[in-house]
Amino acid sequence: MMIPQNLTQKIITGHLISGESIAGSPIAIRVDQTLTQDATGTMAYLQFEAMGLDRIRTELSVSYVDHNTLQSGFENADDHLFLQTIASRYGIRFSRPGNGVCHQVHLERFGLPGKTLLGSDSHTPTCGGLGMLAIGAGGLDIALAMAGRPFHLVMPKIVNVRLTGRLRPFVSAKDVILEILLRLTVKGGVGKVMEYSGPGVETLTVPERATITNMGAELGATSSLFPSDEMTRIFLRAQGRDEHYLPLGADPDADYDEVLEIDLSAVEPLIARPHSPDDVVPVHSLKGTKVHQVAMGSCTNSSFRDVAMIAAMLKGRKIHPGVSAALSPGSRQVLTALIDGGQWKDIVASGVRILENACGPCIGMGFSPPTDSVSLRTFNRNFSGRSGTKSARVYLCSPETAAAAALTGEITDPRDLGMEPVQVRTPETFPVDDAMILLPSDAPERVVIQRGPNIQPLPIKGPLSDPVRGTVLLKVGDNITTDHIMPAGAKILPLRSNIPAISEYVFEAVDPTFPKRAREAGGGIVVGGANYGQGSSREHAALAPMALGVKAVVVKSFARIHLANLINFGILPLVFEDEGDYETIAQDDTVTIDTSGLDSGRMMLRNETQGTDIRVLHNLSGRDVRILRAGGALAFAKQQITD
Ligand code: MIC
Ligand code: SF4
Repeated sequence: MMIPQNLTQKIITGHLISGESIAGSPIAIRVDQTLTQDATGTMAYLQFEAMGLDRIRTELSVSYVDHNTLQSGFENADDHLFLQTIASRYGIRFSRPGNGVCHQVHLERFGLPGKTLLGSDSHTPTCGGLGMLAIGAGGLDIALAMAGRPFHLVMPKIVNVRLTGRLRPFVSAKDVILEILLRLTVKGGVGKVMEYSGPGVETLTVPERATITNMGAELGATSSLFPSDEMTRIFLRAQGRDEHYLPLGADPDADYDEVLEIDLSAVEPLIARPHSPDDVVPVHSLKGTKVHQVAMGSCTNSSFRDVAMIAAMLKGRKIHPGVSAALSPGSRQVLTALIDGGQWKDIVASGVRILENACGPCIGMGFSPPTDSVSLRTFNRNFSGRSGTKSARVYLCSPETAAAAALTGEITDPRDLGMEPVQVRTPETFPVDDAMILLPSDAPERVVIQRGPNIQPLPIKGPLSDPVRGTVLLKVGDNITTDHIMPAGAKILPLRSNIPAISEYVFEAVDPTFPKRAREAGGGIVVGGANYGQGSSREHAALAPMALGVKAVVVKSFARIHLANLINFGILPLVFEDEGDYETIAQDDTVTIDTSGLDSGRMMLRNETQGTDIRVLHNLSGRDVRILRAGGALAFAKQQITD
């Protein structure tokens, strides 16, 4: 008799290349599709190019431009040209700037139930909304997948999130994921896939499901996944993709590692307070808080449904004079549908500022809030400084709660507006137009890859030294995000293709002297707390410290993608055997790590300054250790590909 499987197990076993699908053990899976965005893509394609292949080996790879679209100098424009030409050369589709945010466009045009997707962006699980196993990773892992190599990960635990009931008026999918963040925290999903089931699932449309799977990234989850059902069929048909529909779900008696019950009827409007997506409280508990700015959009909340809801709430009304409100639609398709449906006119008439179909303010690309202000955003991250204004207080909420604040100038439970419940009618057919998704060249050998001065070569690290010795350059606390390690924003993001230049900003908001001190000391070690490296997939948070000579990071625990990125760039990622030992190390101490125990995963760290010895560990696979020894995944992969 066949053992019943949950949906995650089905997709993983169908793609398994090596390992056993037992939670906690290393596995490798086949990658059907990849996506990149511009801020991580330039590195990914330089790395792919360095592998010396002639063509990608995936079923489909798409390169999006959505992050760096401000173009206040030549840098971003250089990157766009590089991305466009290299895509054409190697068989990759290219979604032009202005076509939309990668996750929204991929959901609309390319996501496929039952397939695997690896993306160089942490919110890649958005496509889990249509039954695809979609995982975020660093650019180098995407480059390897494009080269036909499997993706290596630890088999996650599978959590069954059982949904019952139905959302009430003015409560939406964003409130559901905020409820889960409230219960599980930003560490609650680490090493897990959140698989949704139960009768509540069929009440949610694909874009609503995608809001939930998108923000599963904030739980630290490896991925989030919904079954593919009637709602999926309706969505794919509206996209003119009927033939891509495949019904898929867990077997009736499938086992899960954990279960979480959510009654959708009991969810209320929620809001995450500064500066963490899990600092969640009911909206009404902050009633009356003055709001200066409202930003609507991002890959979490910019579907047709979300923007049409905002339009319905703003229709015939004006934005409060104390509020500056802006909106960035998720895609050109969303924008076109809103124009066709008349909702766009209502938005413009209300006084909302119109931004491009791109990430925009979500990554600090413009629309930074005023000093000491309150900004309400329909986005997924509110880490300190990410908006571009250090002193701003950024809250995360649903489109309904954002629209309510835009009208009243205060944090307002949308149910208190006294409006009639709004029913958004999604078009039966979306205005499909793929003209801004360029197909690769038929004559690739004739394509000239354009490299402006912003495209600098990749720095290379030598093999691991033995022992690893250095100064503790910095000691930080818990939940350090990649936005702390390698900030983004309009000033720094354009330098993503120029590692020597971007390295000057490592840990800028934590300690701006870090790059100078690191260079003067000839590199060193970083010490951190729990969930180190949470947040984005940006490999620059490993690559730039590597370029500054960081040799090891010793912490209480790591976030998944950042841990993989450290390994990929040859930085030794270690954890304290006894978390209490964190207290025994101080900044500026000189330490030596004896790497002779690297294979066993148990090593000694000698603190020469304090005269103490402590145990440090890793839980890495044999392959990870070989990568570290080689000095990073690129050196390692080159050996393998030419084998
Ligand atoms: C983010 O939301 O933090 C980003 C910007 O999309 C990142 C990717 C990057 O830093 O380029 C992510 O989520 O992975
Ligand atoms: Fe873009 Fe923001 Fe989504 Fe990251 S989270 S992909 S910056 S919209």
